Amino acid sequence: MYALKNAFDAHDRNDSKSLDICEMRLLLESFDIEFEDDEEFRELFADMVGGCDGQATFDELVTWFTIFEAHTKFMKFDDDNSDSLEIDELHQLFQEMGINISAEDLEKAMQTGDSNANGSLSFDEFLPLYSVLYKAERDQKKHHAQILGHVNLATDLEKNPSVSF
Ligand SMILES: [Ca+2]
Ligand SMILES: [Ca+2]
Repeated sequence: MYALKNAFDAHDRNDSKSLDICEMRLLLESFDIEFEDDEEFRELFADMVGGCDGQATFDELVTWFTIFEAHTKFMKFDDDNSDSLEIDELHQLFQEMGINISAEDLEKAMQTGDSNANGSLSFDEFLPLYSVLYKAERDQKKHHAQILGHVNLATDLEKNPSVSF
């Protein structure tokens, strides 16, 4: 997040606290995020700013970036390319994030996230779960505390069902 803020400020040449489409493209390319063509990037930028003022604020960038990261992880851990995360795939993802979770809590996290109860997480089901995990991971780094056994994902998700960053 710190790197993102630095990059934002560096690309905001006129100190307007917002980036236009050209500045944003340079910023994302500096994070090795590449785009197939100009059209793809224009659509992405329109999504990011959510309006037609043509300027992205830092908050808009953070929201977009977190969803982008969630999607990257989702694709990476979807081993069987089913477009959904099954419980073993979710387990791998937890492990990569340094979260050792008991089988029981894993099951609970899965059930809470799985809104349509089909036994796997679609990206829309995964995103709220990821935002909770992401916060837990960040807090863990900040406090150097073990979140094992302290964070009850299922309870956190119930308290925080909508995506917020
Ligand atoms: Ca899968
Ligand atoms: Ca599901």
